[in-house]
Amino acid sequence: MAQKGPLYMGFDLSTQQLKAIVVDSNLKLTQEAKVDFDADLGKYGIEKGVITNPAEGEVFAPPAMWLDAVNLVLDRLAEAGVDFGQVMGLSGAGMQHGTVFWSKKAETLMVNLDAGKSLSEQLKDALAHDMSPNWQDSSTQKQCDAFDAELGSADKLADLTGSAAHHRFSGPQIMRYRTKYPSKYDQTARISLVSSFLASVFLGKIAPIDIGDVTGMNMWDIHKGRWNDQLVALAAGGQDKVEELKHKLGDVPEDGGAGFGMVNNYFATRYGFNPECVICPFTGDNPSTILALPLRASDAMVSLGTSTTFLMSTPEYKPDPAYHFMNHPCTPGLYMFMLCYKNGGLARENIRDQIDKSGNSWDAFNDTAMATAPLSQKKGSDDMRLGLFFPLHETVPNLPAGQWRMAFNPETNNLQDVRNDFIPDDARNIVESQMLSLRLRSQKLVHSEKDPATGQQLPPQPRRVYLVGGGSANPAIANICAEVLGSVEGIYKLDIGGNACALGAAYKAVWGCERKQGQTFEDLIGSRWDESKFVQKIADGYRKGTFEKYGEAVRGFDLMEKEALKREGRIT
Ligand code: XUL
Repeated sequence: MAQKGPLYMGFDLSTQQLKAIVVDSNLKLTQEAKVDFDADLGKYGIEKGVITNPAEGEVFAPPAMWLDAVNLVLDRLAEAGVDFGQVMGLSGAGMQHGTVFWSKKAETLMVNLDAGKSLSEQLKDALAHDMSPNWQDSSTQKQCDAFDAELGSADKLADLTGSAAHHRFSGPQIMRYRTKYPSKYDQTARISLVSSFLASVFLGKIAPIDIGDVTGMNMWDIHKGRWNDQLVALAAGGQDKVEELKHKLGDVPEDGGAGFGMVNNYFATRYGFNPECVICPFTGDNPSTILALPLRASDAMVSLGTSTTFLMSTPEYKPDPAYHFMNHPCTPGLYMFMLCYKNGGLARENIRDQIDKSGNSWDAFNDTAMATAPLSQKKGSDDMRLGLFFPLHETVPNLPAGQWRMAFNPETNNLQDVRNDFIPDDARNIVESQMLSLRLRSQKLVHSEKDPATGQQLPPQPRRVYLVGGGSANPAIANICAEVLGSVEGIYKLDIGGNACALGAAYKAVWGCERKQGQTFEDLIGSRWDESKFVQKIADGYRKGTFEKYGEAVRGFDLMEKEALKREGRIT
């Protein structure tokens, strides 16, 4: 039966796929479709969505492929029966930190699109550079060193912009692009992030960068809410070039919900979009993921995928070079705290495969993890067994691939090496290690609250922890997460399919289009969100005694990381 009432769309342009979903005003998912770049658009010569040039550490993707994906995903939704005429608003998310360079012809080409032809065939000349450096790119060490040094130290850069210099951030990327391709840089009229690139395509002109995503560029003064001239000058190649680059970057509106305008005619004619459909700001994939639920301050989201990401929405700003603070995409005064690890699922799988040589089954891993005492302490006076398990070069902390196993005595603070080989205890120890790292780095952001059941004052910990991603289905991981991180109300799994990020984008469109004056995202979505349908409690949280023991282990964990950093010559 045809859907009644307004519909809203959310897009997620991620590394390997473009997903699109449709929801109604009550946040009910009505349709979804996706395009898989390797499977559907292999003609672009990509693998896992990207092209690599290992000699220079470059990882990039062709925006023309994303344009084809837009046509394809809309074709698929049309086949599935979506009535685009009812779509009154749309928003989206893009993988963070990809940078796109538009040519001087871009806007003219976009307003004159012929609805009978594909986007990619008509927008070839809209790009000054046919590749977009991707978030996995690591070609900008030299530029990062310059960014970290520019204000005096990485700490100062993190304090001003929310992050120290990172390879993938647009400031260092633009600086390298300008020197590697000077004539292309001159031909670049505007610069987008992946999120604002996609917004621009739907809008038919270059859309502003969004207030959340702009804080992932190393050039935005998060306190003053404007570009920092000194950092822009560094990327641009001199004080006299600041205005030119600021023009390429554009202005950034403060309101993450205010529409940029109506959908480009191309989409109205070709797909039957309602010409009044409003294009709301598109943000990064991580900020969009925290919009998939009315996340409250002190709630944490842990994404357990190939990598691990930890996200919190918080009013507190406590920056550090090891992690990221970004503007919340919708709510002024809130920040998104983000930890981004390279190692996660792969590291756990390595241990799983040593426990169960037949491979692929988590049962033996889970049984072993649950049968092992916390921190491998058979009795309270035993040392705690701690480890770092990094099959890939890790950024949090900055350590090369390797494994470190140590024993920590919390009485004496003594740390000593133990045999650095696999033993079955590793099943528990690796999950503990990943959770201890999250606890260590988020401890300044959590507060003491009362236990709702007993009224007893609890030690500082998250209110709820929401698990998402592949590892969230694993009961042993959920349990160890509860033991280490605690949580006043427990550990929850988000039961909203694999599209949290696109869903967050669609909710943002609902909020942008239907909010009353001054109504926050949390308020509007909170009032329409049916928790019993969308989340499932999978473990109790705070466990008295165990939580405190892991608190001692955090000290040892910190010392172990510092010791490993010293041995690798990263700190003195
Ligand atoms: C975040 C980051 C990645 C991408 C993934 O800083 O670079 O999580 O957003 O798409």
